[in-house]
Amino acid sequence: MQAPPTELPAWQTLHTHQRDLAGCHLRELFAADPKRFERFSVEAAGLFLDYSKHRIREDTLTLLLELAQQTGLNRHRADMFAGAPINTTEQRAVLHTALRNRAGTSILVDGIDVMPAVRRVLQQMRDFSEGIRDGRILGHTGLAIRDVVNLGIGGSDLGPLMACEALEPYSRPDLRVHFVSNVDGAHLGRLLKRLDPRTTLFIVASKTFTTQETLANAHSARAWLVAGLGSEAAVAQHFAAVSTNLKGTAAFGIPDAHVFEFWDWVGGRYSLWSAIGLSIALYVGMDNFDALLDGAHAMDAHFRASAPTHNLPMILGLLGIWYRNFWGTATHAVLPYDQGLHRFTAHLQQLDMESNGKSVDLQGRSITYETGPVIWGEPGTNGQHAFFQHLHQGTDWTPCDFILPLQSHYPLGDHHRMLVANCLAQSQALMWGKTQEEARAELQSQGMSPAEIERLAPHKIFPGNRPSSTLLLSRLTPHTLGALIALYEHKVFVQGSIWNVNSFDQWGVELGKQLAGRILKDLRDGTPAAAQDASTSGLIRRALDPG
Ligand code: G6Q
Repeated sequence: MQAPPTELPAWQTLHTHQRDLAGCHLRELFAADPKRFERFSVEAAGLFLDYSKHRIREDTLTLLLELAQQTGLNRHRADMFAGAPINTTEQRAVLHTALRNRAGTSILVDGIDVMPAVRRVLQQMRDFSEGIRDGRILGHTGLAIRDVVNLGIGGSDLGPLMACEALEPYSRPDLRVHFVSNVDGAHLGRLLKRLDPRTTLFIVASKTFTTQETLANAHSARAWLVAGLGSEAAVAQHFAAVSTNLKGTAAFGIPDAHVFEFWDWVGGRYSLWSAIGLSIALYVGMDNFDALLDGAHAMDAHFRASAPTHNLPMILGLLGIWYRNFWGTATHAVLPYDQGLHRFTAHLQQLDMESNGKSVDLQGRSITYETGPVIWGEPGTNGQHAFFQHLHQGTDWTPCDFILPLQSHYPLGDHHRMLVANCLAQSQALMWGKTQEEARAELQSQGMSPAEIERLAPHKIFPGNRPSSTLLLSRLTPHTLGALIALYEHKVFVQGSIWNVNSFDQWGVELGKQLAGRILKDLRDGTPAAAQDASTSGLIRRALDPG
């Protein structure tokens, strides 16, 4: 039975090592080593990582890598890529990497090669997306499709939504995509006001095809379409489905030709690489979708084969462990300096928090150490005018990832240079800070009186020593985006493996679903059930009589 990581020798040594480094400022670490940037930077699959602004020395990395080795990370990684059932609570393989396996190799699940089926669905996606984009596949009245609406939630929404936003420069103005996830009727209702049923295609994206929100939206969309076109038969031409539940899609009335299969070895939050990415293929074309897969595959190959000291997912994962378990940080900010990545952190939030927000280990034991942190963030420069105050001068500190494409798809005036300058300045300010002497000198140079300086100086001090990574991309393309997403997927894997949790189940979302079902029944019955607690019962009564 695998020992908890806290019992491994490296864990204990890392605690001692942290005490060693606790009094050391990043300014000192930079002063002590002029080669620090070269030493702590690495490049792979089109991404460059500077991790020199971290509270580490070379021996820190060695100890963290020892921890990874002692927890059996290499074996676990090999098991994942080989299709072993590492999702043990659901007895499933975890093979999102097979969806982007471009190496021509076989991958076996229960003795059967999954690659022919993966290639078949990719071809089906190509035929369909090209047919819609070229106008060979038309709507019920003979008009071309102009608006694609993805109806899905969670993993069946966030990934494709994030990717479509990021890849907007590769889209065509005459084919738009929209994402409706919330069961709040406002989400679908607001969109339908703007759409023409004759030129709209709905994709019902649901792995299980049982998700309440998605089915509610799908049924309402269907009713709107049938009313608008005056024909039930139109459903066949205006609906497609992506699911592992082919019985469910047939019962909804979606013809087999418009049903795109995927498999139970693809987790929802890892599914944008499957036919769940159909909206991406429709929006930017199948060649670009293929390039997204290529980028992810390049990161997979890097993660599998590169030396641990040069392995991006390992380094990012281990840095996260370092802060979460040895410095006690509870949150981690992801700050893309790219408007196209404005939903990237939301996608990562699900990816990371649903995967590693666990408090029971793989052996079913209660966990006594910290696991997944809170992931949050917004794009720069917007965040600078909002929550960055807390990052710079709050009483807690938060490790940050800055993500920056070096070339813009929209080279307007000096905008991009300003964006770059702001991004680099923020990580510099977090790391360097401003001492009392520097603050005083600055105020003096502004001609302030000694009394004013005394009063203001404390407010102008920045502690600095606040760590961050900077990830550079030459440009946000399908290929670099694929590599970037896969980097974070594997980072989450590295951490889950060290924490000895199942990163691929999500039982934590079940209880709320069960209780919502009971409360929905109460709302339909017009009275709270006797078993409801006093608070819920009181709230149900209020909801029944909105006033
Ligand atoms: C992701 C989760 C969850 C899931 C949604 C939608 O890993 O399992 O976010 O993706 O609940 O589920 P369906 O695709 O089955 O509708």
